[in-house]
Amino acid sequence: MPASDITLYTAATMNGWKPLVFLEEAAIPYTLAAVDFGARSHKTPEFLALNPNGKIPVLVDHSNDDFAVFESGAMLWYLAEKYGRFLSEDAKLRSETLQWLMLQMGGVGPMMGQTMFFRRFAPDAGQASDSALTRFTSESRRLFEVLNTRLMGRDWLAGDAYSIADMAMFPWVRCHSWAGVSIDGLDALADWIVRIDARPAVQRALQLPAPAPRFLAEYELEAC
Ligand SMILES: N[C@@H](CCC(=O)N[C@@H](CS)C(=O)NCC(=O)O)C(=O)O
Repeated sequence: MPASDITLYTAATMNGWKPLVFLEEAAIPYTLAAVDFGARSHKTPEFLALNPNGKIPVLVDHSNDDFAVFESGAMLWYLAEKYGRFLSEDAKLRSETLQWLMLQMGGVGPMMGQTMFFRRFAPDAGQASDSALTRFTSESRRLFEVLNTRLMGRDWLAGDAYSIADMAMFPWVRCHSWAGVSIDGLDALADWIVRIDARPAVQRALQLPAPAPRFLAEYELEAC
């Protein structure tokens, strides 16, 4: 029998931290399976059987017939429903939370991911593009302005409680300086980063899994 109901395959990345934050916040016992990108274990047939997309994070719920969940947004939603935490039962608040979660998954994550690629990786890979960097940086900044406006006069993205929407958004926004996306003048967003960063469970999650993948160290992600 597995030591805990949940096994989480993950790495120290923006998407990889999201379910770690939930599990640490809710104090759910879990088995951490650190994925080493260098070893390409996330491209093996065994891993692809869990996530055909070959990416982390992936969660396996042993208490539910070893049900596998991929896509970090779907994973946060699954965990919220399973444990009854961080997602309101109220229909409107629940929808509001999922709207901000989807904005992270469909907007902030992809835009920030491309910004990071074109700023940090493309030049070394011979794929530098000034127009792509400009486009993704300005779209990320525009999305940050949307978040800032939303957070004016409120502590959290949805309703009046910390939720899976905040958990999903935080790792990406936190790394704004590494991505080269300014948050100058976005005071409500800056305060929200500090508010979440101060949570002990978040700090625990951000240390996992250790050691960080080599590429993060090479690119000084600790500066983010
Ligand atoms: N939309 C997916 C994105 C997953 C993703 O891009 N994972 C990255 C790390 S953040 C990964 O596994 N990269 C390794 C690779 O593509 O080989 C999610 O939110 O789970």
